[in-house]
Amino acid sequence: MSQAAFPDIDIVPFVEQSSRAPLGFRHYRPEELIEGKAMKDHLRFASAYWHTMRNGLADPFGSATAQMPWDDGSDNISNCLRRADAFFEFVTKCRIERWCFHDRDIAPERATLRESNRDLDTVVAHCKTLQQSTGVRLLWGTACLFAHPRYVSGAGTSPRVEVFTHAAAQVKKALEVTHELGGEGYVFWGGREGYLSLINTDMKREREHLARFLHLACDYAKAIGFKGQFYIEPKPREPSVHQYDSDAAACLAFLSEFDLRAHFKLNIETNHATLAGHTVEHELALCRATGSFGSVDANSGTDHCGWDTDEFPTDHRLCTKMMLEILAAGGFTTGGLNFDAKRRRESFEPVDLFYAHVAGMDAFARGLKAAAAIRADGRIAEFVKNRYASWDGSLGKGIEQGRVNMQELEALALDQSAWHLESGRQEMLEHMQDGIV
Ligand code: XUL
Ligand code: CO
Repeated sequence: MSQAAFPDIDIVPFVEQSSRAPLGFRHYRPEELIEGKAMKDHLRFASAYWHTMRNGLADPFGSATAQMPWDDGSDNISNCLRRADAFFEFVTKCRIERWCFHDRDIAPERATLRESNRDLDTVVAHCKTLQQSTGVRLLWGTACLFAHPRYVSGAGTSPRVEVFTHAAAQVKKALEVTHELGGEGYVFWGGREGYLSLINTDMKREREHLARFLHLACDYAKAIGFKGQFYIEPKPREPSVHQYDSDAAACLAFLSEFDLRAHFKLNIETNHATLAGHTVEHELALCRATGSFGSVDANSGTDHCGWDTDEFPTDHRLCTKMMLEILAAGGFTTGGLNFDAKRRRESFEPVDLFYAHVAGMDAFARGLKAAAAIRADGRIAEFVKNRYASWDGSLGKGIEQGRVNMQELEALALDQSAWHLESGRQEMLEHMQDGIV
């Protein structure tokens, strides 16, 4: 490792809940058992290389503000390696055990794919050494198929076959390096897999091409023995006006239509869910209901703003709702909580990377403890179960199992005039939940 990038910062300490220390974990205790499992294994935190190391915090109206003394701003390989050193120093000091990357965050895009691949190999070899020396593991890798001008009209959905070809070759390499680094998963976020206007778009063809693109990736993963989990990350817009993977339901329909369902789970991002007009817990609940829960890009947005502001998730109530869904889904297997989040432009000092991640980690630790307490209490689950109790009788079971036809239902319904209905008690339950945590 080169000289320390964060010389004034030690490994983040654990402090009392009442502590006034500015930097310290008040709730996150990696080894503490919750429902019989260590907190760190429930939460499986990861840091996103693109935000932590590559986001200078520019916005559409102003230039980068982030201070990155370890980075000379060039795309020299030595700078890339120094940056990787800084990243692994950061995650280790922040007690984060996993990371995620795009190919072009860790190594530069060169004039040809051959040259880009060569430099990527150099950086990957270095990252492999850093993984070994720190014990930090790769949660997932992905390819950046949205930044280069060639992807202006999409990658797998580009109207130009040469662009599809290049994107496929780029994914091939990204799969190889993810495999090389022992990645537990691989994400497809269709950054520009959508359209800006229908006036120039053949939607039928673009969707079919996208499906073919994903099939090619599945086939290649199998060929090289990559057993990591494939994920689709839904997002409705930004940068496209409409993206084909707009929300969890659209992704699942797409995957089913093109015979891809068995190969994919979903990677749900909080701010993407809200952009889609849902809550993140809705998207997670749908994943649970359909057996497609995979991983989470943990962040949050400003509700009234309508942009993907990628804020750190610091609201423990939001994290409680998410952890309730995650625990109910059986918890993470290959997935984890990847902080796909950036500091505000005004939080430009290196130490702000620590404040931001620690705030997110503590909010989720608190959310995990609260969710476990709600589950241990059991009253809300019991209420929901009882609400559907009529379905446990012979009629309900008969309908559920497809043994009752319309004529039989009509015979039962024709003369019924009294209804046994029960209050949904939403406010009582919300108050009850608040009382538990
Ligand atoms: C963009 C986004 C991506 C994916 C990975 O909104 O979330 O960074 O997580 O490509
Ligand atoms: Co994301």
